[in-house]
Amino acid sequence: MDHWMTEQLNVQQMAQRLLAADNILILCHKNPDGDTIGCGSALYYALKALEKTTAVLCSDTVPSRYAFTNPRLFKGEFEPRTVIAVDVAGLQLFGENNGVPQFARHVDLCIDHHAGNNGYADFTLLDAGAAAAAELLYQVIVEMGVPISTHIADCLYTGIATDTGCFKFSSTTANTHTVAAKLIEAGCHVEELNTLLFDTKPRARMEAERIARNHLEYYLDGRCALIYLTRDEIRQSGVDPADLEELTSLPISIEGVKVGLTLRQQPGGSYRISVRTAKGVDACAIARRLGGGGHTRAAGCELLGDLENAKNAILAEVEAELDAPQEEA
Ligand SMILES: [Mn+2]
Repeated sequence: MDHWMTEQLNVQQMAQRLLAADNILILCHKNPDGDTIGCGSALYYALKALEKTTAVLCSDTVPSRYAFTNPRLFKGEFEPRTVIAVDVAGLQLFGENNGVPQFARHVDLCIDHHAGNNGYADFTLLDAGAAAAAELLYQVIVEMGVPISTHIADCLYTGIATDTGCFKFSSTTANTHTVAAKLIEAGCHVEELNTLLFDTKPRARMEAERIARNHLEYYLDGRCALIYLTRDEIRQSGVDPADLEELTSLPISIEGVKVGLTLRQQPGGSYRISVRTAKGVDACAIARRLGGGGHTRAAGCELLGDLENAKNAILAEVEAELDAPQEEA
């Protein structure tokens, strides 16, 4: 599975391929986030402005907070001749529902910013230095000669803002802000979008947070903080599990904490563990030893067994990492 052959394209070449294409199916990743949906929608409206036949397909339902991006969802109304994936790092991330697998079998084009993209598409525009796929897509749309409408700007801003935690993550660069500035000039609704994306929580999400905060525990002389939610508590709160992602930033936000852990029990009973670290501590190294992976400051793994076993296993790895000789971060 690691012998994929893809040809790398630059922005101009990707724009040319899209201009030459028609009957274009846009694929997003499963459990869609703001970047993949924002990109899917922005590209849909850009291609529509070029009078092309196109639609977006995703294995899972678009979360309600991104519904405003309002792309046409593919219902089999045309025979796709070009399949393009946006913000999808690997084939396993396409998902199994809505007839996605038959189109994910052969992906022509891919626009992505994940360093681990395994080259499943024939042609790939990859920039691991981009904070969001939307940051790259903006350049492609401009290169295609499509004016950035207010709506396209809203979709692209959503991708950039959500993937950077509203311009806070270390992936945020000068270019990220430059593109955001262009989107603001194009009329995107910065205030409304930030309120929608960052300052509004469903009541069920707040209820889940209340429960998780009650479970806050400190370990390793306060260098590690941990919260958890059991399957029953998640069900009881009524929260959509997709809405629990931001909760993972809570334990690492505490003063003096170097490693923040969030344990969420999955429907099958296993615990999904999110690891967030302060600068200089490698979250991926911790998660990798338990079969997981991710980025330097944000990683995760999944452990079978009960809560105590999961806690003990992850805390042992956290301790080993915190007490390891410090490498340059
Ligand atoms: Mn992304």
